[in-house]
Amino acid sequence: MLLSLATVALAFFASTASAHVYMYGVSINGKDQGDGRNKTIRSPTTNAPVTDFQSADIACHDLGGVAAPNFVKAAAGDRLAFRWFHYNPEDPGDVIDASHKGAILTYIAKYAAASPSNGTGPVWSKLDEQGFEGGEWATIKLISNGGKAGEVTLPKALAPDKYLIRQELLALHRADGNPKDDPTRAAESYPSCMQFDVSGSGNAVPDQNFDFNKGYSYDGAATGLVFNIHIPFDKYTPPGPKVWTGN
Ligand SMILES: *[C@@H]1O[C@H](CO)[C@@H](O)[C@H](O)[C@H]1NC(C)=O
Ligand SMILES: *[C@@H]1O[C@H](CO)[C@@H](O)[C@H](O)[C@H]1NC(C)=O
Ligand SMILES: [Cu+2]
Repeated sequence: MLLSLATVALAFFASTASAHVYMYGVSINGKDQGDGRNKTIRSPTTNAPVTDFQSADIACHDLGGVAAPNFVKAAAGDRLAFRWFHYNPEDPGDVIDASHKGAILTYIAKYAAASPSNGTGPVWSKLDEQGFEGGEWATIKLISNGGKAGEVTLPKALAPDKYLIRQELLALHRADGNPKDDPTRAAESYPSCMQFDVSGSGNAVPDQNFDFNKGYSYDGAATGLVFNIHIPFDKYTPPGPKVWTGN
């Protein structure tokens, strides 16, 4: 009896621990653009994390190679706020399990370079990073804000074109080691890609040529990927290149 209760408890914890997150949509300059799932977002089949950074799924999750039918229209200089949810997108309290402390990182690739491929290869530049600032993790601020992530500004100089914008929640609750040494330890990435048609008069082309399969690596320092959030620390440095400002 005790054993079976323990088993039930374990199963319960296992299922809440697999309580993850989906992207729902975006607001532009504060204006909600509605449900983007499978319309402008290359929505994945699952809200489970990607932990194998050698997999193509680290770019745009498991359906990242399937183009969505539409594009969100935005202008260079606009402010984007992506919204995320756990199971019920109507419930602003159902965002992501509070254990999932971590960063929110945003990247951009030219649509022509990233599609019809799935965002693999050296095509990405980093637009924004929100880590541990003002004494709190970005994903905890996301929960307090009903699932709406902090705003990301498209550089004013960004050249008009079609782009894929990839926002990633990078949960660090079990990132105090790496899966090569211990399969129970890993940073959990929840990437999602939305298609944008950007207008403007700039001519800056994102050119960092970042490749997730190479840049998110457990070889070497593994900056931003191996990190213990459960002990006191001074600062957190996210993975990936420096933010690209368009200047
Ligand atoms: C999006 O499409 C995929 C593939 O057909 C499907 O698995 C997923 O459930 C869809 N998501 C939504 C929110 O409709
Ligand atoms: C992504 O594209 C690569 C190269 O074409 C391919 O090997 C891989 O299976 C694709 N993965 C997904 C998730 O579509
Ligand atoms: Cu989870």
